[in-house]
Amino acid sequence: MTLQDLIKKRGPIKKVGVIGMGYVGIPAAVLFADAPAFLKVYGFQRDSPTSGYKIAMLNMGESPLKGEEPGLEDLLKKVVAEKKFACTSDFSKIAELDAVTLSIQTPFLNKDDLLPDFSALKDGIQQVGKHLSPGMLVVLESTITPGTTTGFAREKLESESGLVAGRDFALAHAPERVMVGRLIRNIREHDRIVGGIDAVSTRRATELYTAVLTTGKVIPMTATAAEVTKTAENTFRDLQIAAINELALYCEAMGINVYDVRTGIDSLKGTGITRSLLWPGAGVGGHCLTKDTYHLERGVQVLGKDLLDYPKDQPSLFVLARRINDFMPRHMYRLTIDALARARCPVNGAKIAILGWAFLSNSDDARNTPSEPYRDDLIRDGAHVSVHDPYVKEYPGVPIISGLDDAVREADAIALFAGHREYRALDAVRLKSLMGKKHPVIVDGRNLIDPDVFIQAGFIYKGIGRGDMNRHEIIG
Ligand code: SAJ
Repeated sequence: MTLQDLIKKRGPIKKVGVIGMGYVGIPAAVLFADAPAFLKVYGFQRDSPTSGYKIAMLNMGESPLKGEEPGLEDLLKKVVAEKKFACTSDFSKIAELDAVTLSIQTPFLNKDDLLPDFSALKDGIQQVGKHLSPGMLVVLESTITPGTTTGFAREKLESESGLVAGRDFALAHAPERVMVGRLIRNIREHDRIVGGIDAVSTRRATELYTAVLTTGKVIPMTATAAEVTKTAENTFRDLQIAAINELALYCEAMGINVYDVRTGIDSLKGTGITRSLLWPGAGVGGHCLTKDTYHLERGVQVLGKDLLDYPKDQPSLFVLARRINDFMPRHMYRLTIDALARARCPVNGAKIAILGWAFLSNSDDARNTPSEPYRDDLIRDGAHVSVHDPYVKEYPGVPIISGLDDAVREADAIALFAGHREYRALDAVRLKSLMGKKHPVIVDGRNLIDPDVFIQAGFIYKGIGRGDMNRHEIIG
């Protein structure tokens, strides 16, 4: 019997499982459960000390994701009440499913040797392999090194189950494109890349995702092309950010305002002229842009070994972009040190308030936050660093202060790291009186404040890309 026959015998997908209840898995499971096409959806979560609590929360219709996620909580309550969704740590339930997806973190242990940490993914794949039955569909949603679906994942599933991919079960990669703050919308509205190891697998996976797409449509391709598409789209975004960050550093050195230049460049419109200038800033964080370049680099090293034709002894443009974006928190540190020197305040013993610990505006997501290396540098120099964030409630080893006044009281300097809306209306005079300094320092890493207002109030100002202001005259 061919795979097509097995799938035909099974009929349309009715029961779906999602392994990994995080920023990717939870909205995916809830949307599958809300799709009329599917009868039942299980969310699989290991009952571990760190994340086992999610099981009970989800089964009560509560989302463990604290940031603003429009539509998620209501939909979750609905599908739990309808008994269409349940979260469990009983992986044997995989055996009763038609399709199972894996949304598990795929970080890098060490970026220099380009070795990804697939340990969590391996455990998930092993669980699927143990309970795999003929005709089932397995989809990898995690961002993975090109070659993983047809290589590592396929081998693991086959050795665990004794079945053969493409003959006994369908296998595909359909990379997530979620973004915190718009998880539900992105899954429904963005086009979905679907790459099967063969045409039958691509068709079966298309059936799965078509059920949750509203304005988005499925874009079919091979599994490896899907892996490259995902890693490359984040690598290109990172590259675009690195380009504007480099321009910002140049503008600072040349004494001009990068935002004027950006407006100027952006004004060149018309057919054939694509401009997608992004925004300079204090750094690039998150779970995606900080690692997907390395997945792509590893992919070409493994799949393109000895075939890549590239300028001799030249670094990868993509990795260089990573290095420039990783440098930005360091640049924020240098701006802070320079400003403190202007205030005649030694960094050793200085009090610095970081506003914004999340890596993204108006979210609670602090994974790989650019604020952390900045804080580490200052603490190494003997500074006392306080951290404020309206969304991030806790972070291992870093006390987060919820009251803005408490965080900035008596501070010598403030560093703006996240573009939270709360920081767009900071009152210079009030902040100065709370800081209690003649010339307090403010370093703007997200272009949130009007430098003139703060300088007039007696602040020493520094801003990413603001070469026109960073050597301003000190008032008062
Ligand atoms: N950032 C800048 N300047 C910008 C845009 C972003 O400095 O102009 C910084 C942000 O402050 C943040 C980091 O980059 O620290 C990442 O921001 P992001 O907006 O890229 O957020 P992510 O990483 O959550 O989302 C990206 C998106 N990828 C693309 O748009 C190609 C999203 O669509 C993906 O779904 C997501 O990665 C992912 O999960 O891969």
